[in-house]
Amino acid sequence: MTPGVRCAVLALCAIGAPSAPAAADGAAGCGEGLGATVQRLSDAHYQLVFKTTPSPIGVGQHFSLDFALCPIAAAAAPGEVLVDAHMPEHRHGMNYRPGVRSLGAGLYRAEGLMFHMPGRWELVFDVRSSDSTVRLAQTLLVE
Ligand SMILES: [Cu+2]
Repeated sequence: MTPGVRCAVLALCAIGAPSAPAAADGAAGCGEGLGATVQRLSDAHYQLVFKTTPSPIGVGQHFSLDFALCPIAAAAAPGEVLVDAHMPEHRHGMNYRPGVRSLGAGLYRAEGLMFHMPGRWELVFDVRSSDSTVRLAQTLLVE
């Protein structure tokens, strides 16, 4: 189950949550170092595990994201990862452009995010590999 997960590419959305045993792919133990209070999302290509600091996110407060990105089965190793967020009902994004840096070993940190309004935000991760971009998204309710 991956509640709240949506993706922009229909072909990816058509594939359900992976039901294969976790040990069968490289995503087993993904994000183990991030602790227990994480959120997980995945599609056919990647599993992504993230946590926010602070948690929960406050309106008008800068927050950071620590996340692990784990290719599933034969998915390409991720290149660049971009993080952004927007409010689908209001058709606007953030007022800040977050920076993402790789910490190595499939771990990343995004800093400089801020949700300036309460409501429903969609957090978007664009994972670029040599031949494609995969979008993973998570809806967050901020109050
Ligand atoms: Cu808004």
